[in-house]
Amino acid sequence: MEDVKYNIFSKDRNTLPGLSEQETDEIKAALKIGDFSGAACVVQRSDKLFNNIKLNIAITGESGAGKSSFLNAFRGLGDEDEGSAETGVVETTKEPMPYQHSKYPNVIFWDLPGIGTPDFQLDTYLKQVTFNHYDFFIIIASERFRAIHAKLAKEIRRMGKKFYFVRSKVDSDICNEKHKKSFSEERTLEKIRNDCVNHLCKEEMSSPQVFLVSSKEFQKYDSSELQKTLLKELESHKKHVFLLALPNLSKPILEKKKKAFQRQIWKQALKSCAIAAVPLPALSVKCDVGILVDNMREYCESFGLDDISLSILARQVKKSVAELKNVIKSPLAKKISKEMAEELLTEATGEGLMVVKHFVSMIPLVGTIFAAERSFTVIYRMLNSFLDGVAEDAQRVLIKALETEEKTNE
Ligand SMILES: Nc1nc2c(ncn2[C@@H]2O[C@H](COP(=O)(O)OP(=O)(O)O)[C@@H](O)[C@H]2O)c(=O)[nH]1
Ligand SMILES: [Mg+2]
Repeated sequence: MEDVKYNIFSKDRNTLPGLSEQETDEIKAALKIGDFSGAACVVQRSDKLFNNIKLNIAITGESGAGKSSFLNAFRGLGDEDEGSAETGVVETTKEPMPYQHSKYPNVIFWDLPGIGTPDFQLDTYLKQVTFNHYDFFIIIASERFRAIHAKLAKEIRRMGKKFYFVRSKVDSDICNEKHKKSFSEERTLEKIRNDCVNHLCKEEMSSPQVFLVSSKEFQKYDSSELQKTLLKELESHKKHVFLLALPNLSKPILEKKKKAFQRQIWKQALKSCAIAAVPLPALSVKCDVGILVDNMREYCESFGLDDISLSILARQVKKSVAELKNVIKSPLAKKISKEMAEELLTEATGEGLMVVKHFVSMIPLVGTIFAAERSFTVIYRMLNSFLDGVAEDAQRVLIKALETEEKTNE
């Protein structure tokens, strides 16, 4: 499995978006003889493999540093939400604790035991927590960065794994400094950053990256920079899984998510029109509407357009759910039904053959064969415009969520 090279992000001319070279060849061969269902089976098989990709993220640091709070924030959960890790408790666990992402259970955050306790000394720590199991490590430190953090980083690197430094609770630092006459948020943050970097450099760590984060105000400071960096450094297939699971707190993440979904639409459209498709005579289209509903729900959930995500976001930014819902035009995840999907398909039949522009990148490989298949083009167009709507809604929700109160006080 691991040696299959997916191309979700790169614009490799030799592979279809989201497929390996071998899968692309199989599809090309099937399409050459007009075998749409054969091509769809390749996609289905590939999707099954894809759904088994796991991403294991280790969160480590000293007890009380904010590990549990950070992993809750990263999973888009508040500390009190169902399924969240307990925070503010004295750590008693001696085992790494797994926390699945609520919508993407293959993304697993591991809350590791605190470093530096009598049970866990640095030289044996990584072995005790089975370091090999994780894709990368996030080291969390609050207040002062200490030698133990840098030593841990060095050890992780020696074991051939990647690590990222997070300096947590910066909202508290800002709050503590605010009363000073000479206060400047920028300077305070810079001072913290330099302190961390200096400590790391002392352990001969070259150009270390440090991210200043607050789990209480996760939309602020460096959390979106951290997410961008993690994404950039993951292998292509894991990157896709990780991206979809990220919280919707910054515009660049929303844009990347939309692109990632867009590049998958042709696969979903092909499966829907070629496997277990049922004729919809009024539209002269055959289609498996269930596949469409599943995809539409996934877009909504990944973009946070569901009741649970909205209520968590509302709480985080201290706004009402109604205020956020007001800017949403698409249906929420739970409301999506087969009838609704069919209605949208009807709308999509009326738009001519402009759809070709969307999958223009596939033409060099498979020619215009898809464009000639009416069911495919209608489904493709429908999913695309639904995704556009959802992504626009997510942008509006984000803008609303981050709006400062000044406006309401005019
Ligand atoms: N102000 C502030 N407090 C935090 C932040 N992260 C964690 N805390 C608090 O720090 C304490 C320890 O956090 P916890 O996540 O349980 O740390 P852990 O022992 O490393 O898992 C709790 O009381 C949290 O509420 C943060 O970003 N800002
Ligand atoms: Mg904890």
